[in-house]
Amino acid sequence: MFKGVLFDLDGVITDTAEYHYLAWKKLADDLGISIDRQFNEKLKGVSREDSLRLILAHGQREKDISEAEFQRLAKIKNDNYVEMIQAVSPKDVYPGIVDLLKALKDANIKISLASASKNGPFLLKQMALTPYFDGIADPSAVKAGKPAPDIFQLAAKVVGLAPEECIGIEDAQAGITAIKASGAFPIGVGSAEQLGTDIPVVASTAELRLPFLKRLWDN
Ligand code: B16
Ligand code: MG
Repeated sequence: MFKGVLFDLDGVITDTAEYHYLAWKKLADDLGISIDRQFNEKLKGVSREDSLRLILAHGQREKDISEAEFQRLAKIKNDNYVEMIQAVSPKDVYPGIVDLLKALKDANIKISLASASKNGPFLLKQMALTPYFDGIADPSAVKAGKPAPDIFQLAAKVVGLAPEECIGIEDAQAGITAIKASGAFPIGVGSAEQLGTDIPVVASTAELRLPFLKRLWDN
């Protein structure tokens, strides 16, 4: 049996992925760079700095941006995003997530956060989910962001487990690659078309019930 579950946040616990998109879209529009939802798939799970690099490269603007300007743009996006997430509340938790967290707690299975977001702890607090988490991997403490395995390795470590003892749940291509590379067992939230046909994928978090996770693990 698995001993821990490593949760991505944006797109798995709540729909903040949409706010990230809106904040990036506004910044890109202001820069005269056109991005759409399809391009946004590449940004999911990717750190703030790497996302900005991808957007600038997409608009062929990476050369004319100084380091100071780069930092200024990243701050504008984050300020805009942080303003949007002030209204996040327990009502915004995706279906089935609280029941799953409760069931995991009752079964003594460790719960850890493996989000690339530096706003993760604030979001958990806004949704009243902090008490469920045994550990939170600090994204600023890892060398490489998703798709590198580091954040999932750290999420397992902070709850005293090896990744091989854990399930990782993700909504992003970069995150699934990271889970696989870490040695944890991946479950995708979204479509098999986006996340791959070689892993279990659920269309809705409501499907993430403990008996279902156990069955996937045992198969
Ligand atoms: P921040 P996750 C990721 O969170 C988001 O999917 C990604 O869009 C965002 O750029 C990244 O966090 C960094 O977030 O700017 O708040 O530090 O999906 O890994 O929970
Ligand atoms: Mg995500």
